[in-house]
Amino acid sequence: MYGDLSRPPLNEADLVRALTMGRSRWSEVTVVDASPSTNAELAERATSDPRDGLVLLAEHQTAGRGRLDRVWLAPPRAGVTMSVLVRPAGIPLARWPWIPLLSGLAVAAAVQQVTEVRATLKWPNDVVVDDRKLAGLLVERVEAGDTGDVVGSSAAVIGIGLNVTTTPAELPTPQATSLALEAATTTDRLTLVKAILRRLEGLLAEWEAGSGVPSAGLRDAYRAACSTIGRSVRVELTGHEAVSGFAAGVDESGRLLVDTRCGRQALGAGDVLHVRRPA
Ligand code: BT5
Repeated sequence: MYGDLSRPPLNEADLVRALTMGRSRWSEVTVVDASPSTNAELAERATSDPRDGLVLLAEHQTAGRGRLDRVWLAPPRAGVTMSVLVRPAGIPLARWPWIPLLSGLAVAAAVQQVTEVRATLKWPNDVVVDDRKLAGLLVERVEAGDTGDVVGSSAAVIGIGLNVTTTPAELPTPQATSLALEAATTTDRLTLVKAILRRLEGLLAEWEAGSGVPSAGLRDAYRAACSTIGRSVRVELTGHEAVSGFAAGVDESGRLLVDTRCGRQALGAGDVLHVRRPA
């Protein structure tokens, strides 16, 4: 039994049936009532379980993680808190920065398809609606004895937090939003999870088929979905530095290209502030 009728629990059996049968990449889908952090749990699993395609969803996270020691906060069953473990076999580590970009693209595309909410990407991988944060992604690499550019059986744990029925009072910052607040045509989490995982499977397969070099089609799709490109930005780098300029695109390594007064800079990581809307 659950108390809040607007927040039904996820049906694990339905997800397993829909996602793990046939030639699916997803080998296991598990829904738990609570987890400190689905990313932390799957990263731990990755050290002893050699499989690809593990999916873990928690109805509630008690210590959800963001990037750089920040936190992800969400009430029970108000959204999707999910981690996915993939092992992109044989793809050099230098090409892995596209994994978060493709993951964000999968979420934005699935959200648009299922809910008709116009979600875009804030580089590298926040999913936003008019600059309000709808979903956050955290991709972490779990090492498995790799050296240099040679990958052992390293894994990427892709963490996705998506606000679905979260109310303004429940959102941790005024810059956040949820699908319900953006007049989504549905807030059915089951449909959303299926759509996200199918999109992610397809995008990863296309990227892997090109040995980790994004095809022109993937780069175009990212560019089209990314609302950072074509805007004036301020990018805060780790160590209190910041770069301001015009976001011109992303390169083959997934870095943001920013035209500054001192020339073009390629940034591998950072927090972006959209300064001005495009003309
Ligand atoms: C992220 O970090 O946005 C990554 C969030 C990843 C969460 C998923 S949930 C499943 C998996 N398991 C985990 O433990 N984590 C992943 P970052 O870009 O650092 O943004 C964090 C910031 O977003 C916080 O400092 C808050 O300001 C804000 N924030 C926290 N919770 C939020 C929410 N529910 N909606 C919108 N913004 C939020």
